[in-house]
Amino acid sequence: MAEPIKVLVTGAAGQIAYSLLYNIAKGDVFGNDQPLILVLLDIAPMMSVLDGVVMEIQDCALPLVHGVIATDKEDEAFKDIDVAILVGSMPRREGMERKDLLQANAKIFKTQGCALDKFAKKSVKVLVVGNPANTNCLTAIKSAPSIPKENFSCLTRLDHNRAKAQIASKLGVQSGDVKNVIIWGNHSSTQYPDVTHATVKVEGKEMNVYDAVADDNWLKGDFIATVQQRGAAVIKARKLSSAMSAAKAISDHMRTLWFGTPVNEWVSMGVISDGNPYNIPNDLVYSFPVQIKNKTWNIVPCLKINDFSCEKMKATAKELLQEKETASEFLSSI
Ligand code: NAX
Repeated sequence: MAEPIKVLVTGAAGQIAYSLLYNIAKGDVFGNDQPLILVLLDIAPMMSVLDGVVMEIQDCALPLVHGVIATDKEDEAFKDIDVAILVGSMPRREGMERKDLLQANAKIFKTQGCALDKFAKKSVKVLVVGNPANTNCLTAIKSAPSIPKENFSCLTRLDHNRAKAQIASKLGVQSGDVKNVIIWGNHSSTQYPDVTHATVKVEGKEMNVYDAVADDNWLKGDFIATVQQRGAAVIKARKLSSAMSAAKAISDHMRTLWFGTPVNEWVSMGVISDGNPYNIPNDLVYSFPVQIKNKTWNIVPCLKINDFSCEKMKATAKELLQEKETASEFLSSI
């Protein structure tokens, strides 16, 4: 059997982690022959809740779990980790402004970036989930200069999955029949869910989504708005943000990073932009279509971008530039 890998989940006493930890522990993410040491970080007041989570992990009696470390100390949590899934943060409640969320969380991701820099393996793969995920990811990158910035990504797979599900439901097919949707930009309501290059299998025949749906007004209107607003709709209904679907998306994201994308397929992921190949400003964590091989992502090149898409891609980049400015002003003032 392989050596165990050390997987850190922050916010481990929270609602996303409660679903996520089971997915990881039973082998759905890193494979059913990969032993794990689970490292669970939360804040001091949550330690008794975390004790309960540890008891439940033990009671699952899962053979891949070779150890569980629960702590509120970052030096212990980040020590020699192979993977960091940074969920812990203040979640957005109904009516909360994004700017308030940004300031509340920027500090956490600066501290945890520093802890990554100091204590983690240099090969660590870091996934940022806590919102605003793109900008928090950028803050963590900047705070961990000794770790390659390509090792960092942020979660837009939930938006990607939501887009697939909306198209499947419109056409009365299964989500697995829909491929190559794209989420461009920010994990926020300015994101651009794009199906220009997506395909769908209808009655055994592979078709372009635009041709299959044959309703441009819906694709350019309600479809985009529904995906953009889905998080808010879940909060309105549940009075809590998405958790089960978020845990599933995190598992999808990490599994794809670990095992790669199928040939001719891509997924959406927030990664650092260097300005290429779609003219997105550099030094932003922006969601792109990526293909993954050997645990390394590459942005899918040469996709034709029409004027409609170009405008939407610019709008979400503009929001990210503003978030970056707000975060860096705030972080330099504390
Ligand atoms: P919960 O409030 O249930 O859990 C968050 C946990 O993080 C709590 O246990 C809290 O004590 C802990 N925490 C706070 N500060 C911490 C710190 N400095 N170190 C370690 N732990 C800390 O929230 P949950 O519903 O689990 O959501 C977690 C985050 O995911 C939120 O920021 C939420 O907005 C974000 N989401 C991001 C998504 C994405 O697609 N990128 C989708 C789902 C979700 O909305």
